[in-house]
Amino acid sequence: HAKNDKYTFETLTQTANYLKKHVSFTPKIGIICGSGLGSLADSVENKIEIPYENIPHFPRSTVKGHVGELVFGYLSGVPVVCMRGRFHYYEGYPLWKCAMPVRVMKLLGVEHLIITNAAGGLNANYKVGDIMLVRDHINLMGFAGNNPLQGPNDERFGPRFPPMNKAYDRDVIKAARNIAKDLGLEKNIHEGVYTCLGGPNFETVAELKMLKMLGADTVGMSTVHEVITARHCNLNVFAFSLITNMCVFDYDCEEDPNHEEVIDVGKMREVVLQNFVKRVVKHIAET
Ligand code: 6GU
Repeated sequence: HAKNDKYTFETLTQTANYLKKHVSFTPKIGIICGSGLGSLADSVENKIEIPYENIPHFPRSTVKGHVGELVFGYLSGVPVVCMRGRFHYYEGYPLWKCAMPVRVMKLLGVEHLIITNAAGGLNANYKVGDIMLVRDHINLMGFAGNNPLQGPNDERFGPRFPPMNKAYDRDVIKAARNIAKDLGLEKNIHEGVYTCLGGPNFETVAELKMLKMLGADTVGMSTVHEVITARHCNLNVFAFSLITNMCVFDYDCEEDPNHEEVIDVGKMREVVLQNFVKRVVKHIAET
């Protein structure tokens, strides 16, 4: 992928200015809805929905189960902007393009990002439908020399060599744990390490064993490049995985992982996750 045709600061400012013309308030929190988790955007009040195809310079979504629009409005009385549908590497976009909306959110005035994903559970203590709060990630695509921050650095977004050791806000994780307990989810809440592969295929058994050995608790196809882009421009980050399937370390298993179950589990946990996110939003806005 050509690195030189990355979006410039000026191009992304045009995108942000278009959105500011259509929305009269400044969102404080950005929310990226994972696969099957688009209903997080449904609970937004006083919605202004803007399809990606209407937004200057925005890429378009191509996956089933991922519509493409920004949803502006209020959650728990807090101004937010949700991405209903995100961009994935396997769709053919370079990582900087996948993560482009994060910079647009920054230019809109967003301060906090809540990133959600559907993921496979590698940790044997997890169950389908559980939530894993992301404590840390392993940037496997980065190991292979692929990173959304490659190419000339624009200091207006952030530094050339950003630290990543405090990527996930510890205070929000602590609060989210308590909120989950309060919602009766104490048996369904975990804290762990997420890793992202490019996809679109699910992993081989040998690959899953390797990921587990590396210390990953969940595996998916998103989030990491968004977090890196967000931390680069100093957005505060909270992320969680919904466990949509348990990774199977056995060649004789009858069931194969598939996209339908990923979407179904999101649907199954719809109301619980809406309440969880509303409470987390309220907490963030109060601190
Ligand atoms: Cl098992 N693997 C990956 N890479 N992504 C997933 C998944 C598995 N389950 C949901 N998303």
